[in-house]
Amino acid sequence: MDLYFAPLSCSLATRIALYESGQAAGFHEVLLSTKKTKAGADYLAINPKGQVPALVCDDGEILTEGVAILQYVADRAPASGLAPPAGDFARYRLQQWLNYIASEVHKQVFYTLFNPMIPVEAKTFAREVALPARFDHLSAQLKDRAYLVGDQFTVADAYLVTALNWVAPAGLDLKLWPVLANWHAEQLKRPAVARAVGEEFALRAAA
Ligand SMILES: N[C@@H](CCC(=O)N[C@@H](CS)C(=O)NCC(=O)O)C(=O)O
Repeated sequence: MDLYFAPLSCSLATRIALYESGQAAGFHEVLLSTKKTKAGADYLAINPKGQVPALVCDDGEILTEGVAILQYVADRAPASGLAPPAGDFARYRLQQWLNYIASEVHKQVFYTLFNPMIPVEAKTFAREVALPARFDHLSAQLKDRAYLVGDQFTVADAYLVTALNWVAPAGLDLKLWPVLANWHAEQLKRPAVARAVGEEFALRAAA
C-alpha cells in the first residue's frame, strides 16, 4: 500500500490507522499547492481531485476519500479493532462518527476557517456558531467514555485526533472544551498516535 499525504492534514488519520494496526506502507508527500509529489510526480494522475489522502492498494486500485480509506485500512487488520465488523450495529455507529467528523467538523468548520478564499462572514459563522455546537456535542458524547465507538480506539478516534490538532493553528483554544482537551491529550499519548503526529510535525517543520 502507498499513502499519499500532506503533513498534519486529514491524511494523518490514515497514517495513525496504519501504525495502530502495524501495517506497512509507503508514504508519499504531496505538495497541495502544486499538486506534485515531493518527488516531482503529477499527483493529479493519482487523484484527479487533487486532495489527500489517496491510497494505492497492493493490487493497484486507487482509493480516495478519507473515511473509505480508513475503513479499508481497518478491515485489512480486523484484530486491531480499528473498525467493528461489517454488519455489526457498531459499524454503523462508526460510520455515523466518521461522517460527522468529515462533514460537520472537518469541512464545515476547519475547511471554512483555513481556506483564504472563503468570506469572513462564513469564517465567523464557523468559529462562533458551528464549531461551538460541534464541540459541545462531542464533549457531551465523550464526557463519560474513552472512545467514540465502543470501548476501544477506532478509526473515528484517529480522525478526531487529527481534526483537534487543527484547533491551535486555527487560533482557537481547545481548553474552552475541557473534556475534548483532556481526550485529545490522552490520545496523543498513544504510541502510534505520538509517532504519527511527531513524524508529520517534523516534516512540516522541515518544509
Ligand atoms: N473529501 C475528501 C477531502 C479531503 C481534503 O479535504 N483534503 C485536504 C487536506 S485536509 C486537501 O487535500 N486539500 C487540498 C485541496 O482541497 O486542494 C476526503 O474526505 O478525503
